Amino acid sequence: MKKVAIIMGSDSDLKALTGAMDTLKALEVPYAVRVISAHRTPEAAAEFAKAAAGEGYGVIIAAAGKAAHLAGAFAANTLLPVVGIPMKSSTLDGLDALLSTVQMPSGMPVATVAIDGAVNAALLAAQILALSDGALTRRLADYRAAQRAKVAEKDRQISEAYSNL
Ligand code: RP5
Repeated sequence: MKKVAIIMGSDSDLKALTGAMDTLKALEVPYAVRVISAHRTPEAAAEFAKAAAGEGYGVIIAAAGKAAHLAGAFAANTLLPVVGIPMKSSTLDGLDALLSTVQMPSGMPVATVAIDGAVNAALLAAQILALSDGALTRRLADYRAAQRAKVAEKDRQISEAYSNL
């Protein structure tokens, strides 16, 4: 199976990315986790992106905060789909990173999820890999079914506790 690369711009982003790792683990999708910065280690970012397809990666998740150019810098150097996560790591609560990540010019797409949207980034990456992997599609369907069951149970509990009929 193709791997997912989870790249963060700084180790200070790590905590907000555990949801992505847990989700990929639950879906049995192999992933690598790296700290590579578009600004502080630009050569490493370009090298990783250029080599990624040949090294068995199928999707790159790039998470960065502030002037967040990491996802775009990766997209510029690979034809693999890049999922960008704007991180809430600044005094602007991530709005700066959201705009930096989402406002890519035509011709260079980045699939941007919500600020700190690590779980959705992982799910999107898994859904992309599932296009050519039936077993992963079934695991994603199970994930959705479990989610539905959880919401139904919360509905039952809250309706029972709060309704006044
Ligand atoms: C970005 O700047 C990183 O992705 C991080 O979110 C933010 C702050 O980095 P540190 O100064 O904490 O290393 O490049």
